[in-house]
Amino acid sequence: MKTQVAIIGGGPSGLLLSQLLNKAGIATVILERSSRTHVLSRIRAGVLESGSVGMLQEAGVGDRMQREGIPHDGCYLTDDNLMVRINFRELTGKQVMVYGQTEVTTDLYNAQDAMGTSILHDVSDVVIEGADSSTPYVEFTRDGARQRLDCAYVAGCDGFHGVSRTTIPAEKRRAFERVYPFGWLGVLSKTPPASHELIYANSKNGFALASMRNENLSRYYVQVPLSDKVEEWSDDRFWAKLKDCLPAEVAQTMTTGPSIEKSIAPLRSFVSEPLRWGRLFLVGDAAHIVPPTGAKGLNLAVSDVFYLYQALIAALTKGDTTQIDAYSERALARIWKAMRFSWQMTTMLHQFEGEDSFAAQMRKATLAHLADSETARRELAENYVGLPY
Ligand code: RFL
Ligand code: PHB
Repeated sequence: MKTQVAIIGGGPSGLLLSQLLNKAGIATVILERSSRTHVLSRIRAGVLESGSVGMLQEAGVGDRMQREGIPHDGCYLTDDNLMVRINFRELTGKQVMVYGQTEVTTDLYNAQDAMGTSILHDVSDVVIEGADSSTPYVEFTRDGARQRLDCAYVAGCDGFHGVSRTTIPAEKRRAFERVYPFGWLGVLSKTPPASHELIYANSKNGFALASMRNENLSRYYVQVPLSDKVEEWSDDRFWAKLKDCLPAEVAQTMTTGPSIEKSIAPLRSFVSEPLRWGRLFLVGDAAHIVPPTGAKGLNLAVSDVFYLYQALIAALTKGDTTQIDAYSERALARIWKAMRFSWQMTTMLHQFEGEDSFAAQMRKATLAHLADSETARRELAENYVGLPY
């Protein structure tokens, strides 16, 4: 087999890159380890920055998002005594869009089907060869047979556990990492959201987030120790914990119901540099992970794609490789700022086991400062709606 760009991974990064390249007349093949059903069943991100909304529109997959997504003008940050509203629209002139990652992925798959692009599911043992030569290729197994895909470039869109990052020789890359001593227990339930806007709650009982997918589908998270197992969390235990963390006025009026999905995700900050090795490029979670507190993971994947798709088009249609040469540096400049924001939001809102009493006071003071200072709220809002590309 032969193509122009081999894309490893059919998550949001790989699908969006394929969509934008095919629209520009560039041939791609996506190699995805899982089935489509599995990819679509992963409940993850819920908040799109305005730049991500623009990118999805540019890719021709914005129609359903415009109809069914919920634009948000602000969100709340709370502690036991305070509810601070961050008014994105007033502070930055921008909004965010609540539209689930599963919906984004569904729209991208449908658009790819309509264009007739090549997405190979259930492939295994992907190996990237010759990435530092002018003739890279990818080998993989499908239906029991070993196959070879020749290409001009390889996009590593295969997430944190993929093969692309580790294809770059260890001596050519550098990792930066912080692992947090807690995870998020997430629940999806067919209940109306507790609040019209997202609530990021820092309380004496730990962190909680009240989010949503639509007017009858809520998404909630609570901070849990890393040693906790999902089976230890009955629905009743979850709702009780959530209510203990949310402001009383919200907890008292919210509707609870049976969960339809429940999972625990560890929290981590991670960056691997550089994002390029020869003709191989890392995109999205393959190169970096943020804790979900700033809602940045999917949005960073989209901004990586923004920098890379233009670079690949210039290289493949005009033989101009200047943008490809700049990809890693341009993408990393934005990635590090989102890393900082996600780390700061995580530190500001979570309880750290074994912390001293000073730490809790610092969180309280940060929130009190946000309540009083428009400058502080604007700084947060500017990062939350997304820094410019
Ligand atoms: P993905 O989604 O992990 O997709 C990678 C794909 O590659 C496949 N794959 C392979 N294929 C072939 N060969 C191999 N060897 C392969 N290894 C892996 C996988 O099967 C998969 O299909 O990475 P991608 O595309 O870069 O997308 C990144 C986003 O999924 C991720 O950043 C976000 O979900 C993070 N995230 C959030 N991001 C936001 O922007 N806003 C949010 O509100 C938000 N909330 C979240 C989140 C992530 C969470 N979890 C569970 C980690 C909330 C949570 C709880
Ligand atoms: C979600 O709705 O899943 C969500 C929203 C905001 C975050 C993280 C997750 O910061």
